[in-house]
Amino acid sequence: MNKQEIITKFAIQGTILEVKEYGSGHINRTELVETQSAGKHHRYILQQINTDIFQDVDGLMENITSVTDFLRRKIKARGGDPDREALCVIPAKDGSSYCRVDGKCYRMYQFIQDAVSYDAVERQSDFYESALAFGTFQSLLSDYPAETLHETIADFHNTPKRFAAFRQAVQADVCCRVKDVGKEIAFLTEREAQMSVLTDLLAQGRLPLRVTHNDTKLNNVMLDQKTGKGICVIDLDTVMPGLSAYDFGDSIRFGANTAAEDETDLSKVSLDLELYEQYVRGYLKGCQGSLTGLEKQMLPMGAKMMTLECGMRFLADYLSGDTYFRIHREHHNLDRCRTQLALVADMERKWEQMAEIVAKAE
Ligand code: ADP
Ligand code: GN1
Ligand code: MG
Repeated sequence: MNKQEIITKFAIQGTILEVKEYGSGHINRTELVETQSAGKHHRYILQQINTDIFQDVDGLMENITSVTDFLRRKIKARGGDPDREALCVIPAKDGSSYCRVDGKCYRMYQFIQDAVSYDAVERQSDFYESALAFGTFQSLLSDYPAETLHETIADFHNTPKRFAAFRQAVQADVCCRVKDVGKEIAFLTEREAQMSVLTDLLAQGRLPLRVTHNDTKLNNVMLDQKTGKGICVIDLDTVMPGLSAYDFGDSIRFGANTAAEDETDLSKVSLDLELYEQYVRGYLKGCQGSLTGLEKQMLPMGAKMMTLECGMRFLADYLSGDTYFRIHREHHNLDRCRTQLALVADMERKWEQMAEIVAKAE
């Protein structure tokens, strides 16, 4: 079945004008669909869900439709615009939330108009707004029935399990690449003991499990093109029970790095403490005082852990033959791994300042 036929399986308006690749996510395949009806222009986002990674598509889509319905009701109740402030799933004509065609799964979203997602921070205020949006997202979901969520990727941020998977990839060495990454393996191995800090606190009941986004990259939030205000959190594939430190940490990992995630000149990589501070302020404001003292204290650890974990995931994927994260050049995952480890090293240098900024934030 061709793309046009797939698109017309969804309850969209108008006739198709153009379909083009869109965005820079590493997991799904995203396309912008433009249509026209009676002189009116419409835009949609078509996504091919990565079913190697998300095997329970029914569970995944149930999470997304339930969470977005829940958010839409809350946004409406507080006088907001649910069509701009929450993702809107366009169902298939047969009423289902996605389509399965030739073994592939597709879903359609309403395109969020007059909004942008950034791959890098351009203005400090954008980062603050993204923090406010992710914090607010967590607050809005504070009374969502977490037990009804499907675990779309088991142990997604279980860093010790990620370490074990990484060790296995080293052992297997299926691409004979281990010989080239001794320094990176040593860096990670030296930090093994720290990897269970958050999971231990969770197991001891000292950190609360919340409904979190778990993939809080800057390009997973839409900001209003005119006002710069954060309007909508997107990419809801990994909304699952998790720790506030995960959401905080993953945003810092990506957005407060002075270099791109795949920069090859490691001298450009560092933690921008001003951006970090902006994020702390925005996130705490969005969380509306709901974080416990220990949760707040663990935010810097979240930043370090998410960066270490992501570096480890990139390296494991490099060793396994680049089967998980989409790559655009040779050694792309190794380059990505190296920026993450360089960022961890810089966080270690700035550790006291990171803790101080959180301690003095409201
Ligand atoms: P991935 O899981 O591959 O990261 P995303 O859901 O994040 O996929 O989508 C990729 C990009 O497409 C986003 O970063 C954003 O720029 C754009 N995008 C996704 N959904 C929408 C939407 N509903 N409206 C406008 N842009 C969107
Ligand atoms: C992936 O889908 P995307 O590009 O927003 C990944 C995240 C990583 C991130 C690294 C489901 O996010 O966990 O932190 O790449 N998503 C999944 O850039 O694995
Ligand atoms: Mg994304």
